[in-house]
Order: sequence, then C-alpha cells, then structure tokens
Amino acid sequence: MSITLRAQVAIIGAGPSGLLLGQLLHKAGIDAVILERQSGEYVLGRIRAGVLEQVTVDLLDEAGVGARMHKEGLVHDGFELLVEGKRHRIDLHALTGGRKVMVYGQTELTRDLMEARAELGLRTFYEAADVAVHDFDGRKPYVTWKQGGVEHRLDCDFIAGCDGFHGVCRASVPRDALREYEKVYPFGWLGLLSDTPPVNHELIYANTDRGFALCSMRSMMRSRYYLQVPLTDKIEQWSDEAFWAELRNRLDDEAREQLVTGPSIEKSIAPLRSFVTEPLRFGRLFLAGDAGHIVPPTGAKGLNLAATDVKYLSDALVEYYAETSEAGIDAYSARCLRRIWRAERFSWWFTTLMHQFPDEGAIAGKFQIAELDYLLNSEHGRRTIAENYVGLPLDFGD
Ligand code: RFL
Ligand code: PHB
Repeated sequence: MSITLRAQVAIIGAGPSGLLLGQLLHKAGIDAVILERQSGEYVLGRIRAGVLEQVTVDLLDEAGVGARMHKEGLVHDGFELLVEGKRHRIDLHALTGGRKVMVYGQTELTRDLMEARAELGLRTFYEAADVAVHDFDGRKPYVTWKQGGVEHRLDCDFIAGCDGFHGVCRASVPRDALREYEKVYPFGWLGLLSDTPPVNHELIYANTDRGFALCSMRSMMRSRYYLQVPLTDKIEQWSDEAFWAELRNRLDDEAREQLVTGPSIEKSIAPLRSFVTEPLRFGRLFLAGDAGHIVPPTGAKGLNLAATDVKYLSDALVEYYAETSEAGIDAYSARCLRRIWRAERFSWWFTTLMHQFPDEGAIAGKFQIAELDYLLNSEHGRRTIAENYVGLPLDFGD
C-alpha cells in the first residue's frame, strides 16, 4: 500500500525554521505539509537557544504566535562582560537607540508554534522515516517517506529544507553544485540547566584564564549556564558538583556570592562551528536555518538567523504565488547569505574574543585583553558590540 498527497510546499523538519515557515505560509494562504523525523516530544526536549532579537520577536508576532512570549519572556536591555574579574555593562538600549532582546527559550517558542499548528489543523507528520527529496531540479519535485511502515509520497511545487545541520536536504544536493565553508573550534560548550534563580538579572559573558563562561536564564526560576571545555571532555566526567565548582572559579566575587546551585535538569556538551553553504537554492529546493549554516553560540545568532531566512523565503514564495513572479525566489539565496555572513562574522569574532585558545600561546590572551580594554573604553567599541548583539535591521545595507 502507498499514499499520495499534494501540497504547494513540502517543509522538511519541524524545528523553529520549519514550524515558523509553515505558520507564515499559512497566514498567506499557502498550503504546506511538514515532515519531521523525530517525535514532537523529542524536538521539545532539545535545550538550545535562549535570546531572541527584536526582528525575531516581530516575526513571531507576525506569525500570530507571540502572546505567551510577551507574557513570560524577559525583556533585557543590557548584558555584562566579565573581563579580568571586573564586570562591564553593555547598555543595549542606550547604545542602539532603544533596541532590546527577549530572553525566551527555543523550547517554548517551538511549543507555541507546534500548538498553533495543531489548533489550525495543519498537516504535520512526525516520526517520518527515510525522508527523501526528488526531482527538485525540475518543475515537479516530490518527497517520499515511510510512516508506520507505509510508503508516502507528497507532490509539491517547492521543497523547503529546514532539517538542520544533519538533515537530508543539503546532503541530497550534488556535491559540485555547492560550496561549503567551515571552521571547527578547538573546544565545546558544556551547558547545564537548573531550577535555580539566575545569578544576575542580566546575562554575563566571562573571559577568564580558565576559559569562557556564560550565565544565562530561561526565567527568574530557571538558569542556564555554560563552560568552555576541551573537545575531549565527556559529559560523564562532569558531575553537577564539578560544574558548579568550575563555574564559581570563573565568576567575580559578587557573582560567586550570589550563585545558587541545585541539581541539573539537563547537561550536555556541544561543539562550536562556523559553517556556511553557498548557494541556498537548488532549482525548487531551498535551504533555511541550520540546514544552510551554523554559528558558534557566543553571539546568540543561530535561531535568529533561522527566523530571518524563513522570513525571506516566505516573502519569496508569497510573491511567486501572488504575482507569478520568480524574482523573489531568484533573489532568496543572495539576500539570505548577505545577512548570514554578517552574523557569521560577528559570532566568529565574539567567540575569538571571549574564549581561551591554548594552542595560540600567551600572546593571544594578551591581544584579547587589549582588544577588550579598547572596546569597553570606547563608545564606538561598545556600540559595535551592542548593535550586532541586538541584531542588524532586516534592510541593513540595502
Ligand atoms: P533544528 O532546530 O536543528 O531543526 C531541524 C529539524 O529537522 C529534523 N530533521 C529531519 N526531519 C525529517 N527528515 C530528516 N532526514 C531530518 N533530519 C533532521 C530534526 O529532527 C529537527 O527537528 O534547525 P532549525 O529549525 O534550522 O533551527 C535552528 C536552531 O535550532 C539553531 O540555530 C539554534 O538552536 C542554534 N543554537 C543556538 N542558537 C542561538 O541563537 N543561541 C543558543 O544559545 C544556541 N545554542 C544551538 C545551541 C544549537 C545546538 N545544537 C545544534 C547542537 C545549542 C546547541 C546544543
Ligand atoms: C542561552 O541562554 O542558551 C544562550 C544565551 C546567549 C548565548 C548563547 C546561549 O549567547
């Protein structure tokens, strides 16, 4: 037995990119089906990003899913850099003409998008096995997969590859049709989530000679902390006690005193990578979000870039269906890549500024401290950090 379905757009992946794209297309009257390899609970169990730029907040409002975020999210108008044991505040609001960021977990945002989709009765297939994309270089692409052992086929006009770094879409493009740029960093981030009040009301990014640390949060009762660790470290080596002791070592006296510890509710190690694929369109297949690019998390840009890719893609598809114009889809890749490279540059630079690079010798650390000394004592320096951190406007440079 096999089942054949039809939709205007097939979306592969129900992470934030796929779900947001589905919602924006639905608002414009375009019919899309989402295929996701995992179960919904599994997708919600992945603890990832925490900081949303204003542009992302606006997009979630446009998609009609912003209500809970505005109620429960935490608006931050600054953050702190801890350098040589001293904290320096970056006043985002004052330095960027009133812009701010929103602290709201990727899990919550994903849940809001999933619930909105379920309420609208839009088609999503979770636990879709062996998803394969076909004929995207012609006018009649289609997707096949297995659901509970039954073969399925979805005929469509376009395929949106929102299936993350390890997805099937980028992997299905002939190798000679794309170029990949990559940098892997010689360390990872060990993250811990705990139901404890955050150590500070704003995020703290710490440059210390023991390695980078980040104090973040999900709410006033839930904290998220990260430590730079060698890539060779295994999660089993890090008891909660060892994590808290090392975090304490990387904080200033005041934060050390304020820190409330407790049992972890999640703990994992993530590698850090800068990665971009060019182009992001292959005939009728588009890549969006982590399927096309990865940033190290230091600048909190990954999820935000995924959201803006999807905005550009939904605008292009809306233009195609409303005006039978291919101008938008033709421009998609170049338009996205310009924004992506700016965020890649910032994330690479901020990562390089804040972490220890043991193989680069003592002089690398001295350069970092001198650069931070310059940046933090210059209005221009603080502004350049602030305007990149809050996110450049969608039409920047146009
Ligand atoms: P996702 O979230 O990876 O979702 C892709 C979805 O596609 C599914 N999939 C498939 N479905 C069908 N068939 C297949 N063959 C498939 N292959 C994969 C997957 O199951 C998944 O559900 O990509 P998306 O939607 O583009 O969203 C991107 C964001 O998730 C990502 O940029 C951020 O989470 C990156 N990131 C962070 N970004 C930040 O802005 N701040 C952070 O603090 C931050 N921390 C992180 C992160 C990413 C991490 N990863 C990828 C390991 C921490 C971690 C650990
Ligand atoms: C997080 O809360 O997970 C987070 C916040 C800011 C970052 C990275 C991660 O730069």
